[in-house]
Amino acid sequence: MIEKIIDADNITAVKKYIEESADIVIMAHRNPDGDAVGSSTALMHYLRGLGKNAHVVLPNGFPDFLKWLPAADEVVAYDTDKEKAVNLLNDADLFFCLDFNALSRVAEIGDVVSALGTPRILLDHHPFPENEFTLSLSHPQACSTAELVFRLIYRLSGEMAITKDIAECIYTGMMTDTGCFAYASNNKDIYIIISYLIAAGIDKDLIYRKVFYNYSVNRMKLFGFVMYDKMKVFTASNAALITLTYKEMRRFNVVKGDTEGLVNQPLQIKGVRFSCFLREEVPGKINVSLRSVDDFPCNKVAAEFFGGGGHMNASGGEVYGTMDYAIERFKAALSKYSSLLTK
Ligand SMILES: [Mn+2]
Repeated sequence: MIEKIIDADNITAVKKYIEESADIVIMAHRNPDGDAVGSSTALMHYLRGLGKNAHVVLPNGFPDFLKWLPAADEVVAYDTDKEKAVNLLNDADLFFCLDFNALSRVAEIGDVVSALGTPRILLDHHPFPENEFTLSLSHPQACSTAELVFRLIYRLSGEMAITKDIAECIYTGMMTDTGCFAYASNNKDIYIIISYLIAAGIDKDLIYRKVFYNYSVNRMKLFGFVMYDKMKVFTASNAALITLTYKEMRRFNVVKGDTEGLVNQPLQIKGVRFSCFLREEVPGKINVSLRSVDDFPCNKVAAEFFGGGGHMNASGGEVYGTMDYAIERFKAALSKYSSLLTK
């Protein structure tokens, strides 16, 4: 039996909202990852199964390694298909907000949503949600929002409602948000849920290959270059830094998704507990990705030094300025937090 982590009252409330709605839009965070796309498409399949006109609207596109997900081609990206996205948002009776904790995380969709009186149901595992949702199902102990989608469907309709399409989407979200069950995955329920997903017909080994054995030649070469030339290990602090400038990204023709997973690589080095990846997405704007193991709080580092936030073991932020300045910020963070890293 899996534990009932969602309040019975919230289950009843979600059920009522769904029953009273015909047109439902599901949204997830900007730069959607496997959990954002997997959880939102899973819920879309479930709601369509109930006869609802359900759509997923995301702020922008998602990486190629997720394009095989069932009905992923029906996902509407706000930045490239604004008219369709706005029409769907305007026509909706109900919004589901998945895998983010503040409307600012869905960029311009947030502005559209804020201006509408449509009820918004939050289903998410990021800590500290904003108080801007009609109903808030916030469960930071969940490994992924996809896990929460499973729990919601299971409570609303039982395991028989989990179709193969739903199961593939949920498994992808759970797998990608835990680094293939390498972190944030010590809850026994995760493996009970996986057993239900396998019973629903997924081939989990095939999903693994579709998501991870999907490198372009460029991406493989980029990883080699970065590991060899662009990684600095701070042995005394048990930390590592990877940097990639705009010019280097051009040199390797980096496309969306190519740098995905790079930040996790240094954690494979013995002793390294904290990894930082600084990526100059456009000149003057540095994206920051942080990963850690055990109890090192990279979300605190993200908030304090990089204007961001996230989970304890996975968070991010931004720096406006040069790469040198971003590296200085990283070094300042290291000196402040070195006692936690070396304890
Ligand atoms: Mn997530």
